[in-house]
Amino acid sequence: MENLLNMLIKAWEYFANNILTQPAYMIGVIVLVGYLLERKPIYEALAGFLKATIGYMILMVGSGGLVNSFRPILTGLKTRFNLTATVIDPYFGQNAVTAGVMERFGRSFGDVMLLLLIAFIFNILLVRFQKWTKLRSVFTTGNVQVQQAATAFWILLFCFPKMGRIPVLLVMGVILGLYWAVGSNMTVKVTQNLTDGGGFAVAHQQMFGIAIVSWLSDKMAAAATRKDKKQRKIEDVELPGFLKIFNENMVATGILMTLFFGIIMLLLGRAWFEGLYTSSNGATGLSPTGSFLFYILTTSLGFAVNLAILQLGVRTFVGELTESFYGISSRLLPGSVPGIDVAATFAFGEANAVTVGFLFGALGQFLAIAGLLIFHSPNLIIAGFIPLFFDNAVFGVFANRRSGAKAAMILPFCSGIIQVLGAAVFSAWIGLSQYGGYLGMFDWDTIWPGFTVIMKFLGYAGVALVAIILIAIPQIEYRRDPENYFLVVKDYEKYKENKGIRN
Ligand code: ASC
Repeated sequence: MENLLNMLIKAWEYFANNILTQPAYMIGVIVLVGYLLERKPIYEALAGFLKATIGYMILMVGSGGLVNSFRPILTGLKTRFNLTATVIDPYFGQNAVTAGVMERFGRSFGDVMLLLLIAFIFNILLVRFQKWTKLRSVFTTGNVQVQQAATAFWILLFCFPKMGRIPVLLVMGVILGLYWAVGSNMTVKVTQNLTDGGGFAVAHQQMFGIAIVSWLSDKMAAAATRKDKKQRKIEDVELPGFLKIFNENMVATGILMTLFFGIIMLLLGRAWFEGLYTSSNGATGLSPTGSFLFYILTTSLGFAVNLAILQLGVRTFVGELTESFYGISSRLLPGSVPGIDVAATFAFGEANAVTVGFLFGALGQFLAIAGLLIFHSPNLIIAGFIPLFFDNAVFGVFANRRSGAKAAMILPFCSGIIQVLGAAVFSAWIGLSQYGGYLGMFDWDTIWPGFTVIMKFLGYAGVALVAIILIAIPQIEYRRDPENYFLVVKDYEKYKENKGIRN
C-alpha cells in the first residue's frame, strides 16, 4: 500500500515537473490527446504534438528574450540608486514567498505544488459540470500557476495563520481553482472576438483586467457613437509627413523603445552595464571595449526582434491547438476552450497597440512611482518588466480592438497607476515587501487584495463570500445572453451571424 502511494507521488511529481508546469509540453500533450480523441492516425497526432510544442517553445524564446533583456534594466534602477524597494515581477514575487514562508509562517514551499494540483483538478471539475457552473475554460499556463499558487498560499496564511495544513490546501485549492476557471472564462468572448474564433481564452494574471478593460472600452465606444464621434483605431490614424513611418510596426517599436530604454540606460550609465558584464562573465552587459551607443541600439531594437519571434511562435501552435481541441471539447469537456498564455493575443489585433499599451502603462507606472517618492511612501515600488508589458500591452490590444486609439492609451495608463499603488499597499500589508518582491500583475493588485480584505476581516464567512462572488460571475454572464453564451465557443461563425458581426 505504501509502495503504491510512493509510486503515485513519484508519478505526480514527474508529471508536475515536466508537463504541468512546462506549458510547452502541456499544450503539446493537449494537442496529442485531442487528435487521438478525434481518431487521427498516431503519426498525425505526434506531428501535432511536435508542432504545438515547438511553436510554444518559440513563443517562450520571444517572451523570455524580452524579459531577460529588459528586466535587468528596470531592476537595475534599484541597485544603481541604492533603493530599498519591492520589485513587482512574478518571479521576484515567487522568490519572496520561498524566502519568507518558513520564517514567517513555519510552512514549507513544497505544499505550493500540492495546492496547484488541487486547484487545477478543481478547475477541470468546474468545467466538467458546466451545466450548473457555466464555466468554459481550463487554465493551462503552468509557469504562471506556480507563481499564483505561491502567492495565494501566502495570502491564505496571512489571513489564517493558525489554519492546519490540509485545510489550507483545500480552502485555497477551491478559491484558486475558482479564480482560474472564472477568470479565464471571463476572457472567452472577448478573446474569440479578437482572434475571430481562435478557440482559446486567456489564462494568465490579468484576466479580470481584460474583462474590465473590454467592458470599459465597450462603454467608451458606445458613448462615442451616441455623440456621433468617429472612433479611430490605431491602425486608422493617418500620420502626416515623415511620421508615416510610425505606421510600420517594427519601425515604430524600434524608434519608441530606443527612446524609452535609451533614456533609462543613460540614467544607469555605461559603468553599470560594464559591471554587469564583469559579474556575468561576459554573458550580458557591455564589454569595456564596446560602444555604448550601439549597445543601447542593439538592446532596444531587440524588443521588435523578440516580439516578432513571439508572434511566430503563436502562429505555429494556435492552429494546431484550435483544431485538436475539438477532440477534447467534443468528448471530454464539452463546450470548453483551453486557457493559454496572454502572449498568444499579441499575434492578433493591431501590432502597434502592443507598443502603445506598453508605453502608456509605463507612463502611468512611472507617474505613480514618482508619487510614492514625493509622498515618502514607506514602501517603494520598482517597475518590473512583466507587469509593465504583459498586462498593459494586452490591455492596449483589447482596448484598441473594441474601442480605439483613445481607449488603448487611457486604459493602460490607468492600469499602470493602479498596478503600482495596489502593489505598494498590498505587498506592505501582507508582509511580502519585506522580502523584496511581489507578483504585481493586474489582478493581484486589484481583485486579490479585495479578496484578502474580505477573508482577513470576515474570517471563514469571508472565504464563503469570496467563493460565492466567484461562482456568481459566470451565472450573471450567462444570464445576459443565454442563447449565445455557449455558441461563442461551439460555433463562432454561427455566433457571428446571430450577433450580426461582420469580418
Ligand atoms: C508571466 C510570467 C512569465 C510571463 C510569460 C509571458 O506572468 O511569469 O514568464 O508572464 O508567461 O509569456
